[in-house]
Amino acid sequence: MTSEIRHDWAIEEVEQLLSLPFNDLLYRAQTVHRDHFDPNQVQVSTLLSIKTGACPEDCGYCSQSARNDTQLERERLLPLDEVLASAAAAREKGATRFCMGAAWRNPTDTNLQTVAEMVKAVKDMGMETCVTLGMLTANQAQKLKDAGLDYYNHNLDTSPEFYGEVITTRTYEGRLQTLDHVRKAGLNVCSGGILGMGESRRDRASMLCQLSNLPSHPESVPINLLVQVEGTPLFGVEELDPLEFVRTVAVARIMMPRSHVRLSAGRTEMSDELQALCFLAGANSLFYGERLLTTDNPETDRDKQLFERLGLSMEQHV
Ligand code: SAM
Ligand code: DTB
Ligand code: SF4
Repeated sequence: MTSEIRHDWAIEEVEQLLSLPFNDLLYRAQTVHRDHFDPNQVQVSTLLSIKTGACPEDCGYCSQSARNDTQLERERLLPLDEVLASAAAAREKGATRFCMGAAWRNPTDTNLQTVAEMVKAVKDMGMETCVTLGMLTANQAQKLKDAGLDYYNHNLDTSPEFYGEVITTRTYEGRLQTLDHVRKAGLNVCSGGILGMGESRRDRASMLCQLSNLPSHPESVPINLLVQVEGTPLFGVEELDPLEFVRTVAVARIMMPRSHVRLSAGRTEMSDELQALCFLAGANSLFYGERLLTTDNPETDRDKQLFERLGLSMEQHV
């Protein structure tokens, strides 16, 4: 069977999938994709950074770490009216989900309360809501659920083996714990990682094993291509072969057949043809809107043209 839901993947088995002849791999991924989704539909989310910069963590890829000299202007937590204006603009353009991100290690209870109010208000506009605020306690996850939150994003980022090369101020185990709290609170889980940080194919296989061997697959799996930001330790790292990126998307699709696999950061560096291959490999979600959190994303007009050229339609409001 092509689309069995499994939680017992071994790294070697996944490495073998990643090494298949490209055409065989894409055929398998597309077959699984069609078992579960309309192959011509993409889900679109829009991001907003609600609190920018001055983060105490040392994530080697991130423009927002206080330890990285990235010339980023720090901003306080945005007021509710600004958040709602952004959400309304995103909705107008066709996004069905609004994702708010904060440069925190973890939210304080006061901050959490403020974000919970944002979630309620965005939800009342008829949009799905997602937030990414760092580590959460079980109690905080429950509070967000009570406020009407739909998704919590918390990425594993990479394999447990490579993780220490990228981040030292918090642990992989802590990330898994946050995902557990989020899941137990009844929230949808959004979790994925970043490719192109200098990791090996085995690391990519290992990260996908971690994601798919969770007790339930994340509903949403963002696959980011590293956006190389000047002033971060990972600036200048050797670039990933774009076809290896496509392969990883395809294997994520095969391993997590019912999840939305999101073609996430890094699209400004990708040709239309490369993005088309990612959709063929089973990506069926993306970030829509000119900005990610602190870096650029393709213009919406350009994305609209791409959707038209590929005959893709955006999932409609629920
Ligand atoms: N501070 C919170 C945290 O780290 O959990 C939430 C925001 S953080 C910016 C969300 C995710 O964005 C990170 O886990 C990482 O996967 C992704 N990200 C950040 N900078 C990136 C970059 N330069 N390229 C690709 N992905 C990036
Ligand atoms: C995810 O996996 N990617 C998004 C979202 N989740 C929060 C963030 C990408 C950030 C890219 C770098 C930036 O714009 O700062
Ligand atoms: Fe801070 Fe999140 Fe950036 Fe890490 S990824 S430095 S925790 S904002």
